[in-house]
Amino acid sequence: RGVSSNVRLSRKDVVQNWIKQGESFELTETCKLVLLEGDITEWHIDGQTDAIVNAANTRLLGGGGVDGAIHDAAGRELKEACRQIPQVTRGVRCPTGEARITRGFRLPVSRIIHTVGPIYWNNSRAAEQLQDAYKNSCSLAVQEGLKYIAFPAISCGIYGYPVEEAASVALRTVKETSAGLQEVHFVLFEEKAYFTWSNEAESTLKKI
Ligand code: AR6
Repeated sequence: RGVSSNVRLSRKDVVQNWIKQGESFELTETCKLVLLEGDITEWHIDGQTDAIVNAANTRLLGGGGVDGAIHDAAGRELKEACRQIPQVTRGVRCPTGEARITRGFRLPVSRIIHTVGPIYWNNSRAAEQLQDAYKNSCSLAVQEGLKYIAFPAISCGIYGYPVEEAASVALRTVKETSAGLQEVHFVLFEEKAYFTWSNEAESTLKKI
């Protein structure tokens, strides 16, 4: 009831202006942590020194989840740019835990950092690989002179990483590797992820 059956909302209509005001914490003396709930494709700071991180797969040619949303919003040029990234082994442009960078194309950010989180199941190296994904994304951002970076909850969707464990790895790792960055944001799509990140931050960091 309420919405007529012949009204079809596109994904864009549903999520427009969907980033909610969040919370801030002191990550380190020089870097702020910001937690937000919403759609990462809408996030931006200044369009010049900002980047969002994509939770991609090793082929880097798009997929479902946040990867699909980013490719949809950035436009076809993004897929073309990804295709140009050299393959390390057959079909693999970015091994698990590593990161690659492209322009933002139709997104309001300057750059997109593509990283590949671990598939959680039957993977004894999952924590180490998740840590690498965060660490290499931050390092690449610093290397490229970026100041603001926004992460989704890497591996917490299709790749099955439990949210509590992921939040702890994510916050610990960005704290260790944020030197050179001004702000690290997490844009969390699901309420559960938002509250889990928020609880983890409250128990380990100072709120500002
Ligand atoms: N903004 C922010 N977060 C989002 C958005 C969005 N628009 N959409 C989904 N999420 P997933 P993974 C959240 O599955 O687990 C793809 O097919 C989602 O709720 O996107 O790393 C790739 O091509 C979840 O919390 O990524 C790979 O094959 C988090 O983003 C595979 O999925 C990550 O979920 C990667 O799986």
